[in-house]
Amino acid sequence: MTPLVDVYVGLGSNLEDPIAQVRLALEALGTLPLTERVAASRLYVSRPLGPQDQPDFINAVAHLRTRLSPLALLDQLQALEQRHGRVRRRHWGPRTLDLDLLLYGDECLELPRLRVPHPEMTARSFVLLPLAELSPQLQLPDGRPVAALASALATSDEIEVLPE
Ligand code: A4P
Ligand code: MG
Repeated sequence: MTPLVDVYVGLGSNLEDPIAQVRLALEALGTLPLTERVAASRLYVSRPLGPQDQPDFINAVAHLRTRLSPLALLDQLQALEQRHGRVRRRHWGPRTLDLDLLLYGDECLELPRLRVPHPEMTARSFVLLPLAELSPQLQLPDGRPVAALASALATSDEIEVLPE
C-alpha cells in the first residue's frame, strides 16, 4: 500500500460568505478518501493579491496525511472546489473556494496539471503565515525553513488573524 504522506493544502475564498466557505472546506478535507486531517490553521484575512477591485480574502492551511497519489489528491481537491460552486472566471479573480496543493511530502513535481511545491507559495504571506503556525519546524524540499520565509514577508497591516 502507498505510504502515508504529509501534505499541506492552502484554502482561499473571497465570495459568498468566505469564512463559512473556508470552515466547511476545512471540515470536508478531513473526509477525503485515504486521508486524515492532522490540523488546521486559524483563518487569516488579507487584501487580494492581483486585481484590487474584489473583496478581501479569507485564507487558511490544512495539514493532511494521505495515501492518495499527488494527482488523485488534486482530483479530490478540484471536486471539492466544484462542490463549493467554484466557477473559474478571470485568473487571480474572485472565487468561492480555491484549494492549492502546497506541499506533498518532499516531492518536487512539474506536471502539466500539478506543480509542487506550489510555485507562488514562498511569495505569499497568506500561505506562509498559516503554514508556519501549523508546523513551525517545516522545511521546503530545498531545505528553506518556512518560518524564516514567513517572518521575512510578514507585515502586520496586509494580513491579520481573524478573531475567533
Ligand atoms: N495546478 C498546478 N499546480 C497546482 C497546485 N500545486 N495546486 C493547476 C492546485 N492546482 C495546481 O488553477 C489552475 C490550474 O492550476 C488547475 O487546473 C491545476 O491543474 P485554478 O485555481 O483553476 O486557476 P486560477 O485561479 O486562475 O489560478 P491559481 O494559480 O489557482 O491562482 P492562485 O495562485 O491560487 O491565486 N489574494 C489573497 N489575499 N488570497 C488568495 O488566496 N488567491 C488568488 C488566486 C489571487 N489572490 C489572492 C488569493
Ligand atoms: Mg488554485
